[in-house]
Amino acid sequence: MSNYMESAIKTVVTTFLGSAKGKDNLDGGSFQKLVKKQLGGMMENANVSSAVKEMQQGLDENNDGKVSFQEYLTLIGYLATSLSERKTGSNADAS
Ligand SMILES: [Ca+2]
Repeated sequence: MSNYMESAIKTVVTTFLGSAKGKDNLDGGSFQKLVKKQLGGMMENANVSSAVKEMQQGLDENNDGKVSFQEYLTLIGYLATSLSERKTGSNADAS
């Protein structure tokens, strides 16, 4: 039986590295491509360029206009959290 969690973590890392093309950060265009290609099924607005740009700005904690690995992990964490909430129904709380 394969090791699902290791595979998932490797995928998260190799997806970033592949999109960053040897750099430490994803620029705006690379981030757009990554989200549209890899995360279109998980995010309602993944195919709307302006929405992806807005999301990128939200993730960009150091305001350098690029998405670092750490900032990318914030997005992964956010998506994992919303997926888990959907599965457990805990976001029924409209606070
Ligand atoms: Ca940044």
